[in-house]
Amino acid sequence: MSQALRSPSTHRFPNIDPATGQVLGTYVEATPSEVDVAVEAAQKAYLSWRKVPAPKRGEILLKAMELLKDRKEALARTETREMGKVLKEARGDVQEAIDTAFYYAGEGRRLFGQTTPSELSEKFCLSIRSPIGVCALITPWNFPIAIPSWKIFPALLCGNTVILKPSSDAPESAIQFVRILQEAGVPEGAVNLVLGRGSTVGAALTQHPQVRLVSFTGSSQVGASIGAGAAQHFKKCSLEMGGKNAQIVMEDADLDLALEGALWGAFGTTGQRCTATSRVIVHREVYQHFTERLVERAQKIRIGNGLQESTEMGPLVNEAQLHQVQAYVEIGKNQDGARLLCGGKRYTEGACADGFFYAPTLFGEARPQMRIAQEEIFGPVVCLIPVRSFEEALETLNHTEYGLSGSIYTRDVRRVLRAIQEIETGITYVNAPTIGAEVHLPFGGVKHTGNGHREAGTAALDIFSEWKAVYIDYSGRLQKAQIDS
Ligand code: UN1
Repeated sequence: MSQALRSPSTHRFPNIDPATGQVLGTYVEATPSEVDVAVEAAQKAYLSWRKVPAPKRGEILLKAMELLKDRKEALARTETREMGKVLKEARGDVQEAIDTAFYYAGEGRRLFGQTTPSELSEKFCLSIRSPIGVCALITPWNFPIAIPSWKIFPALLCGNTVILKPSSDAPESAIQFVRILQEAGVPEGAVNLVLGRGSTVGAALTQHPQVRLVSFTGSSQVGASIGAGAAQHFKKCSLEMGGKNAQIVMEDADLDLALEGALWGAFGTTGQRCTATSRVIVHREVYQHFTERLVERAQKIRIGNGLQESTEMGPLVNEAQLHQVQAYVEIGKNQDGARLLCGGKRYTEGACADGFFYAPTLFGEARPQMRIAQEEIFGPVVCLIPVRSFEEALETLNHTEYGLSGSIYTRDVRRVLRAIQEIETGITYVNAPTIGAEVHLPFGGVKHTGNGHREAGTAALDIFSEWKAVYIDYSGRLQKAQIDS
């Protein structure tokens, strides 16, 4: 099942603990011919897996759910060690995969299509879902178990076989997850794992002629090139990409609630969620007060190794991410001319000296068009943008090329309903932060965040299956649609 584990390739890459800078192990990168072997295995397995009744496929998912539950703690610790998120959140990540397995296991006994009358007599019409074939799944490091689960479980349930290419920053989580699937009874070849860089292994995989579907979560830049490649070969392609998510705080909001929401949305997972709050749009009337309290609380966040239960914010995932955050803070200070209110530097206290830690950073008096208010930073950096009205707040929130998640804090029901309609995002929260999506609702975004698909819930079935229309004529004569009356 796991091609990477028995690979003869010699190129190895290190897995680095971002909290300590220590190498946890080295992993073998797949060669292009090993990618071919994985695709061949998936293609072969597809021919029989597609014929397994969906309820039976669902039972295997249920078994995977039980194994995930049993190993929740060990998996969470693996995640924390290799990508740095705090244990509590890592447990949540595994829980999200457990929920996803449970959801799609039940879907095995639904997978509903439609029946509908024919315009002709003695003719019966229905639509059914069909599998697509071999799916390439390219996943990021920030949700090392949850995001692969969003793709693998619906893909398998629909009768496809898959090749997972996880991020090189979280290979061990993927290996353990794939082992669980194997133990749960997923047949040989139905789930394959290849490790390595996106530019080599990912490219070989997504361009392989036998791969019929590519599902990618990552940056808009990489997504654009994967999408272009997939279009040339008419592969189905689902892209879930960047965000520049905002939380609106109106003058009538419960400010305590809005404050907790902003802190969690901005600094949870060290700001490394596609749904992270990176802009807080605050009404002028409460701006000063809200900002002072946010700065005070941000400075108190306990930074450290995520393995310690008391830690509230772990490190950035790697050195490149640290450099990116540092570069954006310089842009904010020098090019944009925003006011740095707190943070703005690497965090090196005590045991954090060798890790990729960065202090929670707030910029005040930001303007919507500034680069730090427009570009995805993927770190603990937030712009506070003052506005004078509800209309201006909505306009500011929408003033971005992205459209993943948005939030509004207000007590005014008219504003709530207008915000639900007018916020241009795939996910909208009311009196809750921009993070915290549940697995049975559609997940994804508009504008440059996505290409029209949604993961999770029944929406993901539309990614991983094709509709087939079926007409059964039992009249015993030739009937012509649109012609016979
Ligand atoms: C992501 O933002 O990268 O909605 C995924 C959430 C999580 C998933 C986030 N359930 O915050």
